[in-house]
Amino acid sequence: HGLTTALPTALERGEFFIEYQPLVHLGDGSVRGAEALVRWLHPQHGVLGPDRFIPLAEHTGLIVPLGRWVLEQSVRQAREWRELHGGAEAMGPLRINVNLSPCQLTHPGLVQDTVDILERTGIEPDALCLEVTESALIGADDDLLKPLRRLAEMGVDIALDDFGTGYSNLANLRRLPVSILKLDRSFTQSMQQFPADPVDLKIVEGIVSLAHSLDLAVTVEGVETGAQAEQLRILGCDTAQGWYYARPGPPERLHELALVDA
Ligand code: G
Ligand code: G
Ligand code: MN
Ligand code: NA
Repeated sequence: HGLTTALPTALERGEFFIEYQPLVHLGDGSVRGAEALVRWLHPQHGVLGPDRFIPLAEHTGLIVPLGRWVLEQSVRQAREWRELHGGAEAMGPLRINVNLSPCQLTHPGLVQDTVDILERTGIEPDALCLEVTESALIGADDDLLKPLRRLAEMGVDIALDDFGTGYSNLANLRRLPVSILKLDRSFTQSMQQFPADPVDLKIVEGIVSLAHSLDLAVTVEGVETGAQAEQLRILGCDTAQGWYYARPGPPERLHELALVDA
């Protein structure tokens, strides 16, 4: 497969880049941070999304150095935003969300690599949120959770990504060192009508209430309309992400969006 053989050199050649999608506070609409989303500018095929190469990177092991590169770039970017936004203290410093593959979770260097990157960059651990999918943590034993627990103790936030798709045992949430639930896009899609289906409203209401009672914040993904944003806000969701606010884009774009509402 052509992409597989090109993948290892792509990192050396600097063919990866990162787009950032804003995370917006549902209560006041202010930009609070962004999720880092990696892309590959392939010399022949153009821009490839993560779905095209993350599985290959996981299969070949390149995901570890690639994930480390994404983390370092993203954290440096967050520091740059913080410097640019020195005066905008009312909304708090911008935070950065970075996706972790299950392969990175089981890699023994995860905690030390993260500590090194934070120290080199000179940014506080609480500026960083690592996103782990719900499916990666289903049935997770203590060995798998240990590095996440150490990161959480340092002040790094852990978010459970795509929440609600993976059948996790809700009681299991108590064991996990997570502080944020990212509700899967399917819940947002069910809010397309106004008012939404009463059963869908009850389900989201129940998840939000459970999350808040466990001291977890709720982020919603895939918000495409104002009606969705409004219903999710009324249901008590904390933060939102989606095309309604902005598509993933270059770092300058996030800076502009954050300045506008500062
Ligand atoms: O918007 P986009 O098509 O870029 O995102 C598709 C999926 O790719 C997302 O669900 C996200 O979790 C995953 N993804 C994006 N960037 C990264 C990354 O740096 N590392 C990992 N492991 N997954 C990523
Ligand atoms: O980590 P995760 O799989 O959740 O990454 C988010 C994915 O969702 C990315 O592929 C991103 O491009 C995509 N996305 C972001 N906002 C929207 C949206 O409003 N609608 C839809 N359909 N997809 C979105
Ligand atoms: Mn994510
Ligand atoms: Na997601």
